[in-house]
Amino acid sequence: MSFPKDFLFGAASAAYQVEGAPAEDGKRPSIWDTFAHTAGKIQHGETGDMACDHYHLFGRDVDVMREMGLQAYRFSISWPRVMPDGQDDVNEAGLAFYDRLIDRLLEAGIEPFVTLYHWDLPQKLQDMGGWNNPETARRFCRFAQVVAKRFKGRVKNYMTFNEPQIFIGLGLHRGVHAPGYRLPQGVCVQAAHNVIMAHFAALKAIRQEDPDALVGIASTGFLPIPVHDTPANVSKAIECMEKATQADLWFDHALFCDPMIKGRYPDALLASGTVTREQQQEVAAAFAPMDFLGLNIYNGQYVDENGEAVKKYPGYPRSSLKWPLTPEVLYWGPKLMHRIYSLPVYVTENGISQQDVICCDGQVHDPNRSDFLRRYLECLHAAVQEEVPVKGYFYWALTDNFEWHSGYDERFGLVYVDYRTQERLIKDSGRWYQRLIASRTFENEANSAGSCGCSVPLK
Ligand code: GBH
Repeated sequence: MSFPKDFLFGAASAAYQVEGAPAEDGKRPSIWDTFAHTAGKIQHGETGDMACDHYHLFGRDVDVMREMGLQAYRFSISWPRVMPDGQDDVNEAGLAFYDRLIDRLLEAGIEPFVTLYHWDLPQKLQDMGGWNNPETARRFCRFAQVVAKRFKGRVKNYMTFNEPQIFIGLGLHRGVHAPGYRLPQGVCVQAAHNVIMAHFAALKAIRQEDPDALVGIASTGFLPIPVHDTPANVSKAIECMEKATQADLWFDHALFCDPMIKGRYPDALLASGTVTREQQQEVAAAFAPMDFLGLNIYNGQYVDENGEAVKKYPGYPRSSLKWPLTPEVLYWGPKLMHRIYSLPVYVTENGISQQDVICCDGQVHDPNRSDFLRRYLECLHAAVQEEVPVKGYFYWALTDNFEWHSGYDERFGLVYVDYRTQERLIKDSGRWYQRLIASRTFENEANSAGSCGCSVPLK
């Protein structure tokens, strides 16, 4: 009843959310620097200028990871640190920062998992059209090549993109993320297509530089949870995923995963003309398969035998951001996605925001986060037991950090950050995770999480 020996337990972060140092050592602005400094975009006018000052305090963060026994750390590389304007100009000082971080991780026995694009496009490239300009895909390929060449032999696992669904949907279509545009759907689909082409180009460039590298993405989107584990309910759930593709393009795995993994856009999107034949031909010509599928999973939708969404009951469990807590999504998400895409899976993000405080005894007591971890990880473990090839789990996030348009209002970390002093404090949930990593089993827990079903109405 324990997690397999080679199953990796880690935590995740992203450059703009933790690094700070927005103009140091030759770094130039990204679209998030610009956006956060635009009045009215972020809660309380907060920015990532300081964030967790990870750029200077990364050693402290690695020490905390080591203390917790983390086996892997997923972080992103800031493109404008390494190539300040996104052009051919490589900034040695930027690369040197990631050298220091990676070497420190390796010394601590922590496996680095690198995300190339966690939303911080060089501003200069945005000025040239950003993801609406196919040239950005060529620039991204060059960036991938520079990174893979530098870290060959030290970094094995890469994710090209984090959640293209979100940076296109929220950034280009709904305007709540950088660059804050409200472009029509068709224009956004073309941008999505450019991102998919950029993924293929970058993947090939990485493999060329480093044949041992493994490449994936971190995808997010709608996931159903069949309330009954019956073939009929499961097939209704899968039908719901197919409908979701047409209902909400920007919270859907298939729009990106189908072309990136199967070389073909979803039929429904071709039939409806959402995606054109030319776009499909370009995908078919550029296609190269990836090695693993990263899933960012926060919650799912319970679906009944009729394929209907189960109505939530009053007072159902939820996080500080009011996202529903649905532990079974960590069983069904990897299982269904593996059934559809046949790739090894990593849970590249999963976590909960809370309003944590330092208590009178100087500690951060966050029982709801430990409970979250327990329930979600028991469900993930059930999938692993059934031999769904889940290779690892990354809690979002290692430390509290800059939560995009919510600023610092939301705390997701296993480690509390006191932004007045930059002190790090491992929360009770971080200690809980530390014990789980050490024992790799739930057997020491006093009571059973049982069937988890905390979010469905009682029968
Ligand atoms: C991730 O985005 C990001 O990769 C990461 O940078 C970020 O800090 C982290 O999550 C936490 O936000 O239907 O009410 O349940 C996650 C983006 C979150 C968007 C869940 C859709 C559904 C809200 N997704 N959200 S709800």
